[in-house]
Amino acid sequence: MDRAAHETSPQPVRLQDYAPPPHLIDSVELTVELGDDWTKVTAILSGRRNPAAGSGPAPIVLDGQDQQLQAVTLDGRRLAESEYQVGAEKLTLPAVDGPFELMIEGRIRPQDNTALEGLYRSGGLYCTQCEAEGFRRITYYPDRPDVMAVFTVRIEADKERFPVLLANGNCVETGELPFGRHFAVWHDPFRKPAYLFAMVAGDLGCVEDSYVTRSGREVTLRIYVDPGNEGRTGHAMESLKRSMRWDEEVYGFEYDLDVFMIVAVSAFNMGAMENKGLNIFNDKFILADPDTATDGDFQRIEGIVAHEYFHNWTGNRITCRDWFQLSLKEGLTVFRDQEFSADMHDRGVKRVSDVRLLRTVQFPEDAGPTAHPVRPDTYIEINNFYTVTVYEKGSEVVRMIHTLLGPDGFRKGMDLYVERHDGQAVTCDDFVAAMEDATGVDLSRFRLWYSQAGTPTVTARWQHDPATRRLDLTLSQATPSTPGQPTKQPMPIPLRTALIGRNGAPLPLRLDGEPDGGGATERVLVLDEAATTVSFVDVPPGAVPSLLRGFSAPVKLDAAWSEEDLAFLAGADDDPFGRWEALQSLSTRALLAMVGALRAGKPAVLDQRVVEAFRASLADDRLEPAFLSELLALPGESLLGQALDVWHVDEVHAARAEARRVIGETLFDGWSALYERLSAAEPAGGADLSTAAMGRRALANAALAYMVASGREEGIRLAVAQARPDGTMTRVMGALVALNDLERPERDAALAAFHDRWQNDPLVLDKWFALKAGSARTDTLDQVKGLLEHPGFSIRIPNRVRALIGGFTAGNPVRFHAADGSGYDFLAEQVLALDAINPQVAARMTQPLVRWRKFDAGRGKAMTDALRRIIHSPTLSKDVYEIASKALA
Ligand code: B3K
Ligand code: ZN
Repeated sequence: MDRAAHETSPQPVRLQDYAPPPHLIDSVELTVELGDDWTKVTAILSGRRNPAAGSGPAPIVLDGQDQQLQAVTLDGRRLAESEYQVGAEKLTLPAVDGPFELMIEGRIRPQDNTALEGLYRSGGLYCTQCEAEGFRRITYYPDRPDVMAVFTVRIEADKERFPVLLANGNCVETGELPFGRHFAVWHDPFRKPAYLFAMVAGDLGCVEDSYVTRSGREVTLRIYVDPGNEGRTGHAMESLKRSMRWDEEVYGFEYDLDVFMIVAVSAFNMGAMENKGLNIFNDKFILADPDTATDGDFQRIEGIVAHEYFHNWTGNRITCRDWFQLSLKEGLTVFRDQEFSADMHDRGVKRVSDVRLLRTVQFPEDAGPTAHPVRPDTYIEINNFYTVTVYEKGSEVVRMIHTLLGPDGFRKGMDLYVERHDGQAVTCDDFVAAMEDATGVDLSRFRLWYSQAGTPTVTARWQHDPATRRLDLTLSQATPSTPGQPTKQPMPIPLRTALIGRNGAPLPLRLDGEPDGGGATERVLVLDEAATTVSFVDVPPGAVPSLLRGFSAPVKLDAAWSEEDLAFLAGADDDPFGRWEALQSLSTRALLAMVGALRAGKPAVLDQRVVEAFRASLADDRLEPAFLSELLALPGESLLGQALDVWHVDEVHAARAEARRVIGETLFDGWSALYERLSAAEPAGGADLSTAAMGRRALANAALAYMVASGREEGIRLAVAQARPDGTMTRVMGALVALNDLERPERDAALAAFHDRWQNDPLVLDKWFALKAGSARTDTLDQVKGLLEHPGFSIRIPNRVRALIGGFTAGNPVRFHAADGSGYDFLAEQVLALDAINPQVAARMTQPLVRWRKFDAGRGKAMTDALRRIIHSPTLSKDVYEIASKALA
């Protein structure tokens, strides 16, 4: 491994070293006095020795970072400086045995906090982000999730500039103070870990609504935004109410405080945060109206509002014992939000888009140098573990439990989990144990899904004997080694399976040895060994297996389908995922063949069967528009790259562009008729946010993009018309995306008009930055460099960074991976600049360099050179160090 410039490399934390906290804190009284130079923080902690952590006196050790300690008072006696030690990130106090009361007085400077962790100031607003370890930047505290306390918080600030003062729970007192200041006191009756602490102070507009729970309690709902943005909160508020209803109906979970608040802030490291009763959101995931937000934005807002709300039970009332258990709350809550969205909209479409995300981002992570289990066993910086593995694969693991137990069994498991653990900080094992104990299903081997990293490959081969009418299906599994885990054990893999008859209908299934299959046309086969064969009987000739239906396990499937089988399933599978998957597989094979041809210096010709399958789908008027738009999307460049041993970026890009051209050109009349029909159905204003209307718009945009890809002038003419900035955002963005790669003056004019219309709206300007950064045009990197100077860009605002820098490095493979290494040099420079400001975001931005082994030798070398340049920085954060050192290991 490369040696870092660090004198001593940051040390990992290990799950096996977990020990219960020596002291517990029962209550916290926090006073935060916000001032222009300093913010004074006083914490009174009532604690005691933890009976689960031995007996006898033990020193009190608190975490703390970036603060000036002023005084420590223990049981009413102010301690002399000689009585405690202030380390780099620890405060060690005298040993105590019984109950104690500790007062810590300190000062912090939120205005200098650019890491956006702890208490920070962004513009005229103070807000907090404490997960995972931000509370220690506010005051010294045992900052770990298994210390749960009741918090009372008093905030004092200048009244004119900070009229709104918020914290968790209920507001119990407000009042005036001398010198134009005021205060508010908030009390949260629920015990919580410090990571769920939140406070906000600023001049905010508020939109209020209410919700009556199913037991008849009225809850006040408030969304706080920058003044002027109140009109863009309606969708978030409706989403919140739908989430509250759904959680009552599906899980019996009712909200538990009198007020639920959301605050939208513009400088935020991630999407949102589930702080008890006071969710804090990236404003991108709250603010929306049809002029400024796309249908995709509306759906993401709904999903994230739901996700954070659902954490109230899965995360807040029952939290994690330690950060290795992160998926306990995240995997489960993602599963819950995915199911909510599936219930609100189209289940098949939702599944397809979730699987696409998993495959595009999580599978590569699981196959690369930062691969880790759903429950990691070691980390250097926990913020690096808020990953697609912990979240999305974690959700797939919960989904498999749901599949194995059935919906009723799963619900019984959830009920038992809550009955046992409400108010506690627990582990993934506790969750699985509740699922087992509620149903009697043995999940002991299933636990491997939490501890083994890597994506298993399931191989499926079958043989049909027309004489005996038996179909033997042989299944086997193998999981590649991952860092630290050279060998893997077989895991139980649930495979939802059907057989589709030649007439296109699923067949009733009967397994060999069964007297009667009960007429069911689908079975969950559990592959729990390295290999097994199952035999179906009474199978007529020509039946085609439909496997891994609904993507019932997060695996790669290598099934012996012929191209004809895939074309058949693409038209006939009754499972929406299966149907989509068949066309994806057929297209992937065709595209990879084109890449092979280009590599061999031959022309790339698209397999006609793909065009015919597209033609048949286009003509199938039983399909919902939203689903059809998914069906007609070719696999993305990064999926194709992953399917190759070496991701030949230029050939992959060229092959895909050519396939789009051919599909656009050959089916032009079909696209055009579809576009006309769907555009005519669009009501003026585009405010119809029903699932059906969003589906129609998605399909119209897909048709438009194919028409543009065809190269025909008519397509460009239609897209230019649709791009006019007075349209609704879904349509405008659909047109701009379709035009974005063209070397044509119309494309520049359309983007310029969009910029002029929206340059003062930061969230819409981000779309423009991302379009500029995502263009496949050869001048894109120069454009991106120039835009770093754009008045609307700021390296301090994560949304700007993600739009412009991330839009290029993560959203534009063909330009980022330019053979001359210019993209990598650019990223190394940006990572180093960012790291000095915001290590958490800098570590995220480093990701596109991590999978350098996937590229040819020249690119691989340029990528590792860039990583070395990063790791040799003498001031590197442990966040970036962890990613870069693992990448180079
Ligand atoms: N729990 C937060 C994520 C916190 C990230 C800290 N680096 C949002 C969520 O998953 O709901
Ligand atoms: Zn979450």
